[in-house]
Amino acid sequence: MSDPVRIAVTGAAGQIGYALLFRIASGAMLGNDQDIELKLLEISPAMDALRGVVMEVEDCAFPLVKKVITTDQPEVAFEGVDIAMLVGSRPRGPGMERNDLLAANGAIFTAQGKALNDQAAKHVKVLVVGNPANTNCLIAQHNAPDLDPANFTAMTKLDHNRAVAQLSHKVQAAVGDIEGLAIWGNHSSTMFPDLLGATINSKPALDAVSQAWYEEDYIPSIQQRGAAIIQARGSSSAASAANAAVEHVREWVSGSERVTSMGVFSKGEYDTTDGLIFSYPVTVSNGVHKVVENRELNAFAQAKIKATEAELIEERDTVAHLL
Ligand code: NAX
Repeated sequence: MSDPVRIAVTGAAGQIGYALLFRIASGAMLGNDQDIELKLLEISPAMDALRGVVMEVEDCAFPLVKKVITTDQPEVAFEGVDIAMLVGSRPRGPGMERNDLLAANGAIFTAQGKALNDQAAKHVKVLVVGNPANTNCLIAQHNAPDLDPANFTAMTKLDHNRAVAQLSHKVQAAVGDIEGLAIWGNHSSTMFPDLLGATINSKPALDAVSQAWYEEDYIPSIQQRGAAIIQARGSSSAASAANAAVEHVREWVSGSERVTSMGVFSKGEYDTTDGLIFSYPVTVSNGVHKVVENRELNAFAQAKIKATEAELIEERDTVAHLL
């Protein structure tokens, strides 16, 4: 056994936290031979609930879990961490506009970015799940000037998995036969699930479906899937979000030759604006994610990418005072 990996999870008493901690603790994220320490951050009013969750983690007697600490101080939660999963955020309340949400979360991710900068290991891998995930991630990244911007990522893996699953269902192919699919842009209803570079059993995915289905059914249904789950379940996706977070970190740490989707710090790839947290098709090797190069984009795809980029620019401009 190597030294324990230190993993911070924020919003640990929330519904994603409740699905996530047990997956991490069981070894699903870093493997069955990797010890871990959990450092769990919550706001003060949720500390009792968090204590209950930790009692349940203890009651699982997970062999890999060497230590669990709970705190309401980001500086304590992020001390020496190798991985930080920023799940907690302020939910949209009644009457709250998107700009109010950006402002409320701006304060949280400014403080957490600073704490990561001062306390985390320099190699820390940061995943932002809490919405608006891309822009929260951008705020945290800007407030951590001593860390490599490539250490900051936002989660679009759930959107990626939804896109794979719905295509697999439509064409009756196994999930594992689908490759190259990608989510571009923002984790929001403007995201672009791109099938142009995707294959099913090595054949172009777009040959297996009609363009009308792709544009009029598939893309909107991926974009609106979160809302559909809220409508059906009465609360937002939790287990599938936790699963996506586990897979995002697992692929980042262990590598992925298959194309996956991650919101990463843009260097202007594919003519997108640099300095945004933008979801691209990526592969990962040796713990480093890399945007897939030379992917074909037609006029339809380019227009969709521009639309989601415009939304990210607008979000960035709304929080410009925090950057
Ligand atoms: P919950 O409201 O159940 O849990 C959030 C938890 O965060 C609460 O326990 C709250 O006390 C805590 N929290 C709030 N502010 C905090 C702070 N400053 N520091 C530490 N903890 C804090 O929400 P849940 O369903 O768990 O969702 C969490 C976030 O994930 C939400 O922002 C949600 O919108 C977002 N999602 C993102 C997804 C993605 O694909 N990127 C998909 C799922 C999910 O919708």
